[in-house]
Amino acid sequence: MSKTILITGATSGFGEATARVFAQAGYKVIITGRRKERLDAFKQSLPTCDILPLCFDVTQKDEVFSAIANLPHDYKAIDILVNNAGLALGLGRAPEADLDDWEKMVDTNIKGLLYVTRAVLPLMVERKSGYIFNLGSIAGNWPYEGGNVYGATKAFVKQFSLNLRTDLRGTNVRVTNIEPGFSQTEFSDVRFKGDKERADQVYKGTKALDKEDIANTIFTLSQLPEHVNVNRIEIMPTKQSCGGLFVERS
Ligand code: NDP
Ligand code: 8X3
Repeated sequence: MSKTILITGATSGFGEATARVFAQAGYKVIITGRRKERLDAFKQSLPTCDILPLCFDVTQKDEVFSAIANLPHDYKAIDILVNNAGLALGLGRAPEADLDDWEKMVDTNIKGLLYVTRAVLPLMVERKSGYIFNLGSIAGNWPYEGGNVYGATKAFVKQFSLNLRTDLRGTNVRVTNIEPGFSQTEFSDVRFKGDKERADQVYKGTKALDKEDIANTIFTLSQLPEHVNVNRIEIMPTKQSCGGLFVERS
């Protein structure tokens, strides 16, 4: 019988690429996001694959729980959950940053991920089987200017992933925190609120990760034997490295 995967934020970037890899490998793929037209177009682009579009906003607790509770019977046995929906908003330093942006990142990257996890977990624990991939980031490991709340939300995701491992002892449910470096998706369009020129600058003259690099990593990890759990995996483009510490001088 085909396995089932649910991916949040499958309308773009890592989520969309992951959905494609698993769909083409014969999985039943539940794709979610707010942009219904993109979900429908994705399904149409793979007419021979088993794809269920499910439109909801991860920040809306009731929408999340109702969508999962009302899954058609054939899609309820979720084997893999990819908690991918997320965003960065702005790159301003903390004293000038927009408080609404901070709240939206917390609501999406932290609270949204918690709602989906809490809604899906019982379905896995009951079957004593499952695999959760959370999309963290190098921003949760390494500070950078303007990364303030975005990085902090991803540090939350990392620690939550590790704590889940502990709470899921005895259930066979695996958890991996995926921690990518900078990658060419719609991430910067969203961060810079549609300022295409600024977003394009991020990737200019270098080679970022492709969305497929992360999709393929998730797929490869998912194929490891059930007794293997990779807790965390940090992946950077070769062209990206850490900047070191800064010392103020007079
Ligand atoms: P994209 O902007 O390309 O994709 C983000 C996805 O998240 C979209 O499908 C979007 O769908 C979905 N999403 C955002 N808000 C919500 C919401 N409230 N409810 C439901 N879905 C939502 O970015 P990426 O693919 O790059 O990002 C995916 C994840 O990877 C994020 O968690 C991001 O923080 C993380 N990441 C990204 C890196 C990068 O450099 N690109 C590096 C490290 C981590 P829709 O708008 O249709 O709802
Ligand atoms: C996104 C990676 O380095 O742009 O999570 O913050 S970075």
